Amino acid sequence: MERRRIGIVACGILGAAALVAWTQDPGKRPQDAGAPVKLRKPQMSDTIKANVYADNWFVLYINGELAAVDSIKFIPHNVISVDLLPTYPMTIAVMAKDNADAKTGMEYANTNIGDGGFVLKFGDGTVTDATWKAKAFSTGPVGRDTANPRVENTPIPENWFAVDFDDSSWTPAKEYTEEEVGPKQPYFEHDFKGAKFIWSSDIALDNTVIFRHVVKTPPDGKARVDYSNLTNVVPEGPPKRPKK
Ligand SMILES: [Ca+2]
Ligand SMILES: [Ca+2]
Repeated sequence: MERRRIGIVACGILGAAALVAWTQDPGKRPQDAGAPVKLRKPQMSDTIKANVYADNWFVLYINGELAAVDSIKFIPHNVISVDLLPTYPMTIAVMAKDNADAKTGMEYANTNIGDGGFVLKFGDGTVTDATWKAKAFSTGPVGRDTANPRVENTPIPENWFAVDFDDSSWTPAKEYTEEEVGPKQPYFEHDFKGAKFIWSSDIALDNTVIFRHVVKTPPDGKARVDYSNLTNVVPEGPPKRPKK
């Protein structure tokens, strides 16, 4: 009897301690609080806007999950704007492609060497710049030889977008000016202030480039709740009535 009561009290203290620890530092959620953790439901005000512009196409992963795909493969040049519910650290992985024929690396019926360019800004202040890493996976026409155009490909690792992917050997992205990239009108209609255009070291010949970047804490310094484990907590508020 006495042992059981001690057990219950111990569980209660442990649960309360874990809950207090979590309240003080929401990033460190207790493994087993003994009771369901209550968490305010996230609102749209908890989200951040992501603006992304790629010449010509991109796919964006955040913390290993698909977050956005450019809905237009080639032209017109468009901005993709989506809402994100951010958690930190935030691993961003982007595959960007310049429009290029798979065999020649050229565009417009093999008459032109096109160039790339990528820029991104999140509402938390995250921007593209030379602190990002970049690696080219398809290059052409090799040596700018348009008479006998040839493409060199590097196999793309299956887990290139994973949080634990090892990019330690990758080099920094290169920044390009607006003049060099020549973005089209939609770029100027969205907020990219402070963001830099990036690509690999060769914006003309490198046609498939992967970028990776880790945002350790919100650049704007704003404290945000970590909702990454939302499916395992009980939201505050009255329980939902069962659907009939
Ligand atoms: Ca190109
Ligand atoms: Ca292009």
